[in-house]
Amino acid sequence: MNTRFLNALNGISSECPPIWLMRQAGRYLPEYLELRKKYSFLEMCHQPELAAEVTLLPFKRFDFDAAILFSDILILLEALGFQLRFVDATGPIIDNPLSKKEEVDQIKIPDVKEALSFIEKEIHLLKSQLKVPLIGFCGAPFTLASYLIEGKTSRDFTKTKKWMLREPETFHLLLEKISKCTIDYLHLQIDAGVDAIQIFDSWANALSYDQFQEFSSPYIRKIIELIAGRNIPTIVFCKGTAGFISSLIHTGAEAISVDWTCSLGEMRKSVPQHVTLQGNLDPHVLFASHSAIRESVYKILKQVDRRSRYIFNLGHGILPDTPLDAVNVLLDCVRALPMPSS
Ligand code: 1CP
Repeated sequence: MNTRFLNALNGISSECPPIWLMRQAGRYLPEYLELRKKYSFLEMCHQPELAAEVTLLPFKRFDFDAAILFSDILILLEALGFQLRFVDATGPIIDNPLSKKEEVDQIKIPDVKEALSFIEKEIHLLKSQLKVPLIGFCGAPFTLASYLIEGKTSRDFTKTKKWMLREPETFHLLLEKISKCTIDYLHLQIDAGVDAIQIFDSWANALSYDQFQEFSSPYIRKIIELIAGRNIPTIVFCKGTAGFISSLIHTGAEAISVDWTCSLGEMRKSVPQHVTLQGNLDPHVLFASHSAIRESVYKILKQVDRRSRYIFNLGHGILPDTPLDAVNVLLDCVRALPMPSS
């Protein structure tokens, strides 16, 4: 078993940093796009054999130090009784989004072992094949709530924020229900064998500082608190890292995944040494020349102790159409020993 990734989370030094990429099993891979001609995205998520195959696809090309379960943060919303579709070129659509308080009252916490047994099976299949740690994941309650209210990806989150500001009690009830189901879901993933958990708060940057303190971070913190006894390290990713850094530290996560808008060095100065940092290359840099990619990567690596408490990643998911050779350049730079002085 390659332990570089878990070492970085547990504060054990390695010769060079571990590397994996958010969305590494997705749309930039030609093999993935081929499979998508035969199956819809949701079919791939629901069939454990197919989902496991997709998780492993990037490893045929790249020797990443960790795998991430192929699924989606929105799969949990199906278990909560919402009808989810993915429409090409549009993204996720919820056919029955929330529009009134009574609908929040009616949300029932499902038996996740029953509703999401396909995830358990996928993890079992993967654990028997993988030689690197497997990352399980979930969406943060605020990000999931925003999908339930908007019904799709949103630019300004106006419906969500109107609800949050006009009916904060109902909004808190919704966040509580999502959190409860998420905790059960993470226990299921841990029972099945995942080695680490990443929590994605992708739309947190829609919130003001105070709103994040009230409507997002306490729920992330609670989730981490309630799985802490399992001794599985957690990573928290949130768009808008710099503005929210003190509350992200307070969540108790073992690692903070830093978005590409911040200086990793500045983050290292404000985050306690026992917390691992992950990140933070702008995914668009992978469209630049190889020398520009190298320059950006070395710039990042110089801002941290590469051997300790650091995981190389992008500042958000890898983009469709990313050139595959750019990923090889990335792997070579991150593993270069010693690091070039340029
Ligand atoms: O490596 C992987 O691909 C791992 C699996 C994974 C993960 C961790 C997928 C597959 N999605 C996610 C998380 C996810 N899904 C997030 C949080 C991370 C992030 O911010 O990028 C969010 C916000 C979603 C919601 C989502 N899923 C959207 C809307 C937002 C967006 O990024 O555009 C969309 C379009 C999806 C579809 C999706 N999820 C995953 C894949 C490979 C795809 C593309 C489906 C396809 O068209 O084939």
